[in-house]
Amino acid sequence: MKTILALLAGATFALAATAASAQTLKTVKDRGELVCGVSKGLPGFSAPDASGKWTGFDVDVCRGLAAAIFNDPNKVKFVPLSADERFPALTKGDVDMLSRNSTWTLEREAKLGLLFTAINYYDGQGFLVRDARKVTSALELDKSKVCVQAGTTAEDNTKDYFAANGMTLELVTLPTSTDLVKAYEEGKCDTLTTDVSQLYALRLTMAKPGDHIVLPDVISKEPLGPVVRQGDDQWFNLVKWTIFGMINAEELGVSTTTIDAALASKKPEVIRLVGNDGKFGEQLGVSNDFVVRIVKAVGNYGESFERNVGAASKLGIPRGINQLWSMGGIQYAPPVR
Ligand SMILES: N[C@@H](CCC(=O)N[C@@H](CS)C(=O)NCC(=O)O)C(=O)O
Repeated sequence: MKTILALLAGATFALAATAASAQTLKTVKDRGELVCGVSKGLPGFSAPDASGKWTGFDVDVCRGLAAAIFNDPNKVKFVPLSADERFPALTKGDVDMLSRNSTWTLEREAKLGLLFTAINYYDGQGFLVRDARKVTSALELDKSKVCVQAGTTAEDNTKDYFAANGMTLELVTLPTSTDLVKAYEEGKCDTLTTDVSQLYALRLTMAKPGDHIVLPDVISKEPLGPVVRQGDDQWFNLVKWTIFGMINAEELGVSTTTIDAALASKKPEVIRLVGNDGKFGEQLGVSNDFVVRIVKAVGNYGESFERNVGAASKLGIPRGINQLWSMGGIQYAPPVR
């Protein structure tokens, strides 16, 4: 009997939890702002500028989503989270979503109960070294002291890579990216490792960025994208289609400079994208012109990439495999229809 009661109580709790967590869009609308988990300060991805305003490629996803919901990209509260803090914060409900250079892995979904919505940056892990050392490949890093941030995929990847190549290492694990950079600059390690995009970002925060090079080796797959809790399909869909909306807008030539022309377009795909045909926004719980709102607020995928992290930005990252599939890359979004 006790077992049956316990089972029933468990089932009721599970139902209640699902019902409660299935309300994220309503909660956000009632609250009047989106609460978005971001990194603590990665230039180009998410960092406050001199006036305290959060900007970056990851920040644009939050602002784009706020624009879709409220027609106002400023209705976002940014919660800076370290790698260790991010998933517990999302699970507990401290944030509505994460847009924080997080790698999509099996465990983070199946064990932590989270869902990756889409891949908006295809990355891979690399190494940063002092140029003066004249190292040209990660295979020359045998017996190195390697600085890495706790709670990241980089911790295990690094051990795997050194073991697979018959090399030994001493891992120096730091809690935040500030500690990571400090330890590396103080010479407490020979190399710093994380996703290549973050190496570019962290190098900018160093005293002499030009003294450090990113080695050409990429040792892992790091598919990065926004994350939500399981159990709320409506919210999952909306975050996912915010990314897909931005990618489709680029593919169809809909940008901050062409948005007015797009609203008058006669092309069926563009007519659907901007909400002049169909009820696609309503089906997601927002207005039918949600992609127009997103593009006006932060631009399409390519505009956000180039402005924040692209070749002409301070980070200077080539578009590479993050180019659209139709342009030789692998960025590909399902159609709005
Ligand atoms: N993509 C990897 C690494 C993500 C990560 O947290 N990288 C660190 C290394 S730079 C970072 O972004 N730190 C910024 C922060 O803690 O604010 C993962 O999901 O585990």
